[in-house]
Amino acid sequence: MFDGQSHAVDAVVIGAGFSGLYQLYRLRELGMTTRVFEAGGDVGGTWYWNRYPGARCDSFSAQYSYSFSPELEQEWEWSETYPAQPEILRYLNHVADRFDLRREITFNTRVSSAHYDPAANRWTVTTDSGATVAATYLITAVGCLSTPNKPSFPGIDDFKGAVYHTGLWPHAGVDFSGRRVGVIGTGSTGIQAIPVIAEQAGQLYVFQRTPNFSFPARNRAVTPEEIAETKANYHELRAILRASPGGLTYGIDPQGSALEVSAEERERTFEGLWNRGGWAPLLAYTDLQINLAANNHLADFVRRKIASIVKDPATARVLTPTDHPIGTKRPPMDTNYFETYNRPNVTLVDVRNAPIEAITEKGLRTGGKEYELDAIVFATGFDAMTGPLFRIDIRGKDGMALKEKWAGGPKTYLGIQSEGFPNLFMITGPGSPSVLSNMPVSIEQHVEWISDCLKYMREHDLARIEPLHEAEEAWVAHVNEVANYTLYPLANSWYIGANIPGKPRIFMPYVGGVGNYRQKCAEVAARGYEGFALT
Ligand code: N01
Repeated sequence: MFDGQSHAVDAVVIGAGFSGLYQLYRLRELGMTTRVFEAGGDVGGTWYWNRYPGARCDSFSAQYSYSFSPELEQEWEWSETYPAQPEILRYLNHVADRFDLRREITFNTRVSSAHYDPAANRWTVTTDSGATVAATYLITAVGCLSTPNKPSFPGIDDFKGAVYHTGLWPHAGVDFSGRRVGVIGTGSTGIQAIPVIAEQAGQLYVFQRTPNFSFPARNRAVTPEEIAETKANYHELRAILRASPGGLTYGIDPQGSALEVSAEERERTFEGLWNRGGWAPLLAYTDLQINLAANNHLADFVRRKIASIVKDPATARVLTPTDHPIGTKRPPMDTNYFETYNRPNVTLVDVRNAPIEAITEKGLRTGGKEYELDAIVFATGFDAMTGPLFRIDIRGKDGMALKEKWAGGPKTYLGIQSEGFPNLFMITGPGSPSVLSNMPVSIEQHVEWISDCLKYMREHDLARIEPLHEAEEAWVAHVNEVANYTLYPLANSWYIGANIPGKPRIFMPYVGGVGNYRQKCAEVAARGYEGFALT
């Protein structure tokens, strides 16, 4: 048991969400002593913090789960096609209990610094409770979207009402009945929360800076037949996910170019996939994410849908995205999002041309008008990917800070390690498919790759691993090259750091596909960890 004082272990893992729990499980299997630090009061990571109304996963439930234990697969049953936050949190708690993981986790404890000592080949990890732990390996399982972004509007402290961030939602829930609520932000989170808050609130104002494309999820209960079929075929399903581009399958094989079919056929195809639900329309043709003209056809289709759903033409216009190709920002998935603007208690406020001037004592001022509010909900997203790592004072060889090394944008080899930071492994770090994939699939792949690497090091009597300079440079160039082949860089998205003032604009995740990436990582390992210096 960790006594809260100085301590030495083989590995420290930071975070007890999907990644940290599985990493702990695998380290235990290797016989390594491990300490996991978790800022939250319990396991769950993203699903511990994001308890906002309507929080739900955009991946199919059976696909958004661990594959490492056939017993776990067989005993757990998901109730809906897209699982809601409470169900995912129950699942992660079940995993922690079933594998008895909590005993190596210290909760309510944030890692404040991690410094590498080259002479001892050790990381010294310090927490906000003052404890220090020495570890040979440091593994970050901090998540990609876990540092809330809360814009500092002037006057925020003057507001007399309640203020919430969706990523730090009160555990007891919030009752908005009869209240005047303002929601800032229309990303995936806002788009999930707005319809649910609208049903409760007296009056809801949505402050929208950038309109977003959104796809109806068409979530529903899973039938007993579907559960039985999934359980019988998990093995095949996992193989498909691991080889797929996004770690997710709709059972749709994109066919040909959107530019090579008639307008009628294209419309029929889009309509069929729109009715099927979720991101299916994005899989209609092979060129939707690489050819602007092809992309425009789908974008126009969704724009027409918005116009047909939203009754007030002026509101529909403001809700219609025109500034980015469809799919180049993480596409939200909704339940009655556009329909919500037909409710008499919902008002859309365009803060694109008249940005939010200030939060006042009574509410929020924009365009010279004050909106009186009882509560403000920040659905303003996260300082993605690098934010959670920069919150920790990570220093490698020669005392170099990770934040300093990455001042111009993250530099990694395979998104797993960064030169100058020996024995530091990042689960779903920048430069890996991570946020462009169904997270559990990428998490499992990283955890297994890292665990195999540690086993290899032990078997070969190796004490240190870090990337070679050339290998890292080549990987960063490759990550950029494949991103530039797609339409992704055309959007001002959090993928390129555009949502955080002053953040360098670099496309952070690896867009080359989960299957390809897995193969590259496996080849690197098979060649004795090619591109890494092992000593
Ligand atoms: O955050 P976002 P999110 N003034 O950054 C607006 C994952 N996720 O929490 O677009 C006014 O996408 C901002 O406006 P703009 C998923 O990967 C997954 O919604 O920058 N507005 C935008 O509208 C997702 O992509 C799931 O102009 C301001 C919004 O706030 C990621 O999390 C569910 C502003 C932020 O959107 C992040 O999503 C939910 C300002 N100063 C989330 N600053 C599921 O799987 C920001 N905004 C289900």
